[in-house]
Amino acid sequence: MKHIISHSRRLRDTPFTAGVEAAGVKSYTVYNHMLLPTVFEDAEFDYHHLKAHVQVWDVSVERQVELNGLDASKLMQMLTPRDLGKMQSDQCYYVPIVDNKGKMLNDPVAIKHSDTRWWISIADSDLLLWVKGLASGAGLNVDVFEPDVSPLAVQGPKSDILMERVFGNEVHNIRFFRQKRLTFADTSFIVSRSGYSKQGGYEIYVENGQYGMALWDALFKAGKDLNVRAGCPNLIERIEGGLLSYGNDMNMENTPLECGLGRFCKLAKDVDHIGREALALEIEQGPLRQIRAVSILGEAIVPPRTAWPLLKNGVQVGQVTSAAWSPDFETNVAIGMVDAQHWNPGTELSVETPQGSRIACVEERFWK
Ligand code: THG
Repeated sequence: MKHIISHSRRLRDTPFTAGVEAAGVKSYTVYNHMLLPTVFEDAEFDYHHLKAHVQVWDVSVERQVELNGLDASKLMQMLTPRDLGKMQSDQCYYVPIVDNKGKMLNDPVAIKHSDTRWWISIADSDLLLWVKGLASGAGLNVDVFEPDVSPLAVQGPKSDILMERVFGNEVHNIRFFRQKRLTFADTSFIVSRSGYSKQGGYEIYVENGQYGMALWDALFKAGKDLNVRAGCPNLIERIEGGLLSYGNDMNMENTPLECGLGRFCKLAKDVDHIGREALALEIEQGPLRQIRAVSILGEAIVPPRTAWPLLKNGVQVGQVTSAAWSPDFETNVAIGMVDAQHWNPGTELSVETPQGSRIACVEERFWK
């Protein structure tokens, strides 16, 4: 079935839309009310290229929620169980955001500019509304808004050399999940070493969309001999790497412990955040289910559009939420949520797919 997307102002373009379309994007998904490319050549071609070369990704859909004002840090800590106390002003943190019941609202990257200014680089849920509501309800002295910032990711083993050519030697001094402001043309951008792949790379937080295509063109010009291509988060690669997708692998019904994000919920004594009581109780009792890497035996599977039930002896004990054929592992790789009694690596289950019932194995992880 071929679908056509009706464009309008609600489905905002990004600063890089012209480049993405000229590069021949083949399909999109909807993310934060915008379009996120999902395929350029085909999922497997894009996958092999990402692992061998360098790609430029329009990830403008990673919208920023800016907290700006005297209470910005107080509000940021209210939002997450992760202890921000020792965070330096050049760090980025992966932070679960939970509601008062300790349920996941988003799993963004938080960027600290200073004690009075933060960006939250969000996954696919309307976090801006929650943060505005909290700031208003708590009477905090802070502005909460979406700034004109659009991340462009440079991912893949040749990302270092490409970034050096465009931003200079300084890129090598940025450590994992740290950021630096680097100059481009007559402006400057926050550049972090991060991104939604395990192939290494950077994210450039493009402030002022006017500069978008100039940066896009500069990267493609400098990367010609590196075989640079337009790319996007790759379903196969991100499942292999165990990168979670909010709305797919977890949602508002799950806790951070269920999502395997317990390491970010230490609940230090002096940390005051929403959902603390519920999380403390769950830490004491342990989660009832948890996200696991899962392999699915048999021929290549068509990725799920709904959750697929995981069964043991005919009884449901979980669900598979993401799956794809992995050329490198020569099996179907998947992410699922599995009940505690059945989550040990090596456990054999069955999974109900539209292509029939298959054997599914709980795995430790796919690599690393
Ligand atoms: N970068 C930025 N914003 C984002 C994403 C991103 N917003 C949307 C989405 N991705 C948010 N979700 C994730 C999920 C995983 C990671 C980052 C954002 C990630 N995880 C690493 C891992 O699991 O190995 C590292 C986590 C850690 O240990 O700190 O990178 O990609 N700007």
